[in-house]
Amino acid sequence: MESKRVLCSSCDIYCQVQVDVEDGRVFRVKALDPRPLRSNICMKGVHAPSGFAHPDRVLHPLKRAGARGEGRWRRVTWDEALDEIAERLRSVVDRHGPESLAVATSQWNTQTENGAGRRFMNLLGAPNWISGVALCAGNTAAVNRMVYGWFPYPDYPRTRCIVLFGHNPRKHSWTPVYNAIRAAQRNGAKLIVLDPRRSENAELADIWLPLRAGTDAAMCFGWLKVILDEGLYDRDFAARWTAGFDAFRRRVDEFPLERVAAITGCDPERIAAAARLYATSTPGVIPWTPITDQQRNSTSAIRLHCALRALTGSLDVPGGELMHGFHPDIVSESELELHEALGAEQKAKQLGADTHPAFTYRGMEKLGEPARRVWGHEYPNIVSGCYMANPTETFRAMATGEPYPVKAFFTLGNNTLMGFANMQRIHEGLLNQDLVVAVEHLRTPTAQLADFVLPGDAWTERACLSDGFGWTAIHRPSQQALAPAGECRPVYDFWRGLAVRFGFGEHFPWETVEEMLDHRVAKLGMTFAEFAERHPYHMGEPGFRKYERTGFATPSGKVELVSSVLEGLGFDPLPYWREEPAAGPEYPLRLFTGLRDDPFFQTGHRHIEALRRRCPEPRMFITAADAAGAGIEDGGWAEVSTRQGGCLMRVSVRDDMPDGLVRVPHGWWLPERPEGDGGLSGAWDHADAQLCADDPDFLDAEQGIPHLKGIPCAVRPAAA
Ligand SMILES: Nc1nc2c(c(=O)[nH]1)N[C@H]1C(S)=C(S)[C@@H](COP(=O)(O)OP(=O)(O)OC[C@H]3O[C@@H](n4cnc5c(=O)[nH]c(N)nc54)[C@H](O)[C@@H]3O)O[C@H]1N2
Ligand SMILES: Nc1nc2c(c(=O)[nH]1)N[C@H]1C(S)=C(S)[C@@H](COP(=O)(O)OP(=O)(O)OC[C@H]3O[C@@H](n4cnc5c(=O)[nH]c(N)nc54)[C@H](O)[C@@H]3O)O[C@H]1N2
Ligand code: SF4
Ligand SMILES: [Mo]
Repeated sequence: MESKRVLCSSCDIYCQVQVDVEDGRVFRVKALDPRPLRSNICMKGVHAPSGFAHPDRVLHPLKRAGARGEGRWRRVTWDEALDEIAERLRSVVDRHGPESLAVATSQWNTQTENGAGRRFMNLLGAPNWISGVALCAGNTAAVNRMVYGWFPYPDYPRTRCIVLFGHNPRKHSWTPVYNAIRAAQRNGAKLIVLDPRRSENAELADIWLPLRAGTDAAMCFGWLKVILDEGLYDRDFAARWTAGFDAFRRRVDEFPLERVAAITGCDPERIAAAARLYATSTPGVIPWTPITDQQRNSTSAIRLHCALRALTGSLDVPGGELMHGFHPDIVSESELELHEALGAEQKAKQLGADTHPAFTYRGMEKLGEPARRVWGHEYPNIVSGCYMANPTETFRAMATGEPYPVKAFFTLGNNTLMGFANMQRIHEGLLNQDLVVAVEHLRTPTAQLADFVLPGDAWTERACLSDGFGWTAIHRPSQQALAPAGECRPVYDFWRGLAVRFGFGEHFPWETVEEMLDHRVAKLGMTFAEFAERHPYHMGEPGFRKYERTGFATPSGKVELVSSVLEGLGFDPLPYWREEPAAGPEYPLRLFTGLRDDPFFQTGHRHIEALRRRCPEPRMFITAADAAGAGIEDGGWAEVSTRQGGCLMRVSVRDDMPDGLVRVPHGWWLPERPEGDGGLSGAWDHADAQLCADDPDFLDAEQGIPHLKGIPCAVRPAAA
């Protein structure tokens, strides 16, 4: 039996696990032991191999045989598929320009890109790249850069206080973060949890604030009011290192605690107590949370988190929020992506640049020179989130041809149809394409609408290098344990195959992922295989308080409490509060989507029997009083509906929920149901994306990402 050290990517936290191989098959996946790293594993990692060996896995390139979505496929070779895809893409680009290609992916699930997708797109002149990271960490990274030039990472082992804005890691949900929080608590760190629901972390917290969904930005104003009024901030840092402190303070003064209490529904004394605990247990951390990524006040909420970190003196100090920058000796994906190759004219065409520019090339433009000055590179694409097109605008262009036609769509490791808001529009957009390609493990509802489904390899079947999504300077290698099943291939091969066919071969001198990985670590004087053997974990030595030498990577060189970038883009340069979206009497409740189910990652894993058994159906959570009011019963079926659409959920009456709020799980489809347009394997019955709207009322203004926390809804009984 042979053992390999492998990064699990059944979710996006990449635990380092041990894969034992016998007779060319995975014998088991287990927690890595002994250290250097704490061992982490959850049930999804343990059961992943049965998913990779599942009969539904796509093992060969497939070409659509019938009408789009009819569910008839013909097996073709990789060369046939790539030849035809290149030819059809060429024809779309000739007719409509390179901006008529849109690509959706998720760096999380593919690992082996090594920047190749953006590299190909940039050489082609194609700016329209979207991703799940627009709703998860990528957008936060971009907004953090506007405030202080990097996206900092919490120093859990040394911190004295952890503040979770909704974020709720558990034993089977981001296990390493769960373990890090528990270890910090054992070391004496305080825990403050803000969650409308009595979550697992709320139960373990020193203070729990049950705020109303979607009101995080208002809550932050309340904390800042207490911290500034009571002088609990780092005056020296504020004076020397912030821009716009006085104007910021005047904005904070608009939020006396009574106002914040009225908006958030929390007791003013408890709000003040939480703010004091955070500001006096320094350095503290406010770890990134998806909750503030997914609200219509997202940009302001994220900026207010940044302000709290800065004003409590927690930036780039041990136990606080660390700014890693790039690894000095390993080639980053940001570099490999070659953003400098895309011309200004094409950058300006990126969808969303004029309406919701925050994370587009236009939004990031003024940060290029400061980034070069401080971090040595003009395009730090942290969490891949800094140069994205706006998803809503992209789907509109796909469906309507406005503001210009998008006619070719590639999706790689992203179940696009179900992974954003307004699924109805995304569906329309997919049907309106001349070419749709999915690189996938399964014929997901999205892949069911494709012209080509190409088989992607799995994390047991490839070598890769994780750089913490360009967020950290920590690098962790993954060893290949098995040969890819069937004709499955790394996504790098897909992009290189196209690049060669488009005449960009000279920019892709690395014929295989292995050659690419050798290139990335060459400066260390070893091959990737040697690196992987010797370094389970490799980090540059970023140091602390680096800003004292370099300034912050913003136009002013300071922490921009008043944002010169947002002002230049025509937005309020200060954070602000926008009231919740209005609800008519027909929508008496509010819903949030999320609260992940332990056995699945996002829209995946429902085909794995051992996992599905633990959660066979989509469950909505609701209080007994609201269930009675809606005439529904625990264990029955209900229809949840919003202005946008409706879907069916099993009712679960819970006492951890507050009255008035309903939880809808993300990403449900039923792989066992018939494929094809019509039901799309249960997606039209159960997917949350059809409940989420993306009209201006429901979009954050600066970024244009949808509001998923606190959507007005109604619930009524439904037949099984
Ligand atoms: N409506 C709505 N939208 C959301 C969210 C929500 O709660 N509601 N949540 C948001 C969040 S937090 C996130 S992180 C994103 C997640 O977005 P993604 O990370 O893109 O997740 P999925 O949409 O489930 O798509 C992942 C797909 O990758 C495939 N896959 C898995 N591993 C591999 C691989 O190794 N190679 C290849 N080629 N394919 C692979 C899986 O079969 C699956 O279909 O979605 C966001 N979108
Ligand atoms: N098993 C499993 N683990 C996962 C994932 C998975 O799919 N499956 N996905 C991973 C990914 S990509 C992500 S992004 C994370 C997401 O996981 P978390 O960051 O934990 O986010 P959620 O599970 O969506 O919701 C967490 C909490 O937010 C609360 N909440 C809802 N609305 C609000 C609000 O408006 N404000 C506040 N303050 N709280 C609110 C909910 O009550 C819930 O307890 O999980 C990761 N871990
Ligand atoms: S938490 Fe689970 S699914 Fe995520 S990387 Fe770790 S073992 Fe894999
Ligand atoms: Mo996420």
